[in-house]
Amino acid sequence: MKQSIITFTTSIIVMVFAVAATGYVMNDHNSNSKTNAHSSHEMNASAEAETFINDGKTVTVEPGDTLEVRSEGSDLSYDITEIRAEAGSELTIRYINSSTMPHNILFVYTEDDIRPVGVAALQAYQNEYVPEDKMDRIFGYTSLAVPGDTVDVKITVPEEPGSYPYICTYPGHFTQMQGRLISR
Ligand SMILES: [Cu+2]
Repeated sequence: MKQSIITFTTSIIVMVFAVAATGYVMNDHNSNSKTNAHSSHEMNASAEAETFINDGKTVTVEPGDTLEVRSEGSDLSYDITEIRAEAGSELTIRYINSSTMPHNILFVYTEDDIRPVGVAALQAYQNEYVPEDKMDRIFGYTSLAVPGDTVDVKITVPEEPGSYPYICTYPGHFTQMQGRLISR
């Protein structure tokens, strides 16, 4: 009788440990899959950014220039999709919206900033679709241009030579409506 109580107690203890261990393993597994989901999300963002097709005009500008960029019709695009400029110089981008929808131009630092900024912008209707909590990823933007508007923004071309994306953050546009500022 005594022996069977000890055996019973032992098996309860073993079961408790087994359940605890399973819980631990499951938690560990969950945190791993969160990490994996996060990193694959980041990879998707980069992969998508790489699919940007530069099918517009390339222009080279001088320091202090005002460059006109346009959109026309119902296309989600800018007529100029590559702007080559001197590192550290100042430029004015004049955006002329001859299209049928509201648009803007917003400059971000890296390819990996496109998606977080574009997604956060969906909630930023009170600030003309410029997400205030992502300002560390942004170095210039125009106000929202409704059809017929012309809006200006002064930017300083980043000192570090490289490619800097510009996007429209009006909801649903950022994956297609893009260009690249090349600092050199
Ligand atoms: Cu747009």
